[in-house]
Amino acid sequence: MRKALVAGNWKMNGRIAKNDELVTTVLAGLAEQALTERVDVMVFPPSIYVGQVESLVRGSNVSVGAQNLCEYKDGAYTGELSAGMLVDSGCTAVLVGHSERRALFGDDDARVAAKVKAALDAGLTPVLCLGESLEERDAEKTLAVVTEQFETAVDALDVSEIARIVLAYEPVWAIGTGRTATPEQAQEVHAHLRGLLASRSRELANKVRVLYGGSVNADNAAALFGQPDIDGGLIGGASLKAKDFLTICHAAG
Ligand code: G2H
Repeated sequence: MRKALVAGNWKMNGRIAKNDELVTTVLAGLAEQALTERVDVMVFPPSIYVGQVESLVRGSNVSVGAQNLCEYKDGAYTGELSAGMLVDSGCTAVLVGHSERRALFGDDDARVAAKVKAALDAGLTPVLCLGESLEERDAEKTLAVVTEQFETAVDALDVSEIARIVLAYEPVWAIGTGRTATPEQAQEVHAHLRGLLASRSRELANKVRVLYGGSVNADNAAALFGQPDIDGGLIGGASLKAKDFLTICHAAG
């Protein structure tokens, strides 16, 4: 049985005082309801705040990740952060291929694959984000698009490496728009991704967690997480509000 996972992607939001208050409140709520016994919880703050958040969650069951990494090792890559640096700062996971990185910062499938590999080599859990645009959904290309994104990202990996990945299905048209995929729409894609994993190994399909992301909130989380192949969520806007994030964690548990 896969343990549910709820991950908060803060995107480019936060300040030291606000982060402190948000994390402290979330930690208190998680402890009060003993939620981390049933749900794994991760937070992905902007990288500059990873150290701050890591020191706040230290000793709890909440883990910290980064929102991006460089595919190269240390060296002359001004402005970038290597996988080794993320590990050194206390990260255990990293988002790879988020649609905002793909659309705004040139993270194509080849670079996403290189970043997944760099993360795995450093011992990080890559949370590999996949999803179709509205035009692709309207053209009934959703399953073909996520298949291509998935296959390119894992092509060079062996089964034991793929087993360490978390997948996050995030339809681009549902991100930050307030428009959410229906539980049935999401389940269809999650089941398809599970099938892609199964075609490599049955054990992989049973083990790898597939999260849903895209305007998940306190009201819709339970219905989404009730689907058999949805193992939790990657939460953007709602992860910035402690009460909503806790409600979402509760819905996953
Ligand atoms: C999708 C999601 C988190 P939001 O990007 O990755 O953000 O919940 O704001 O749509």
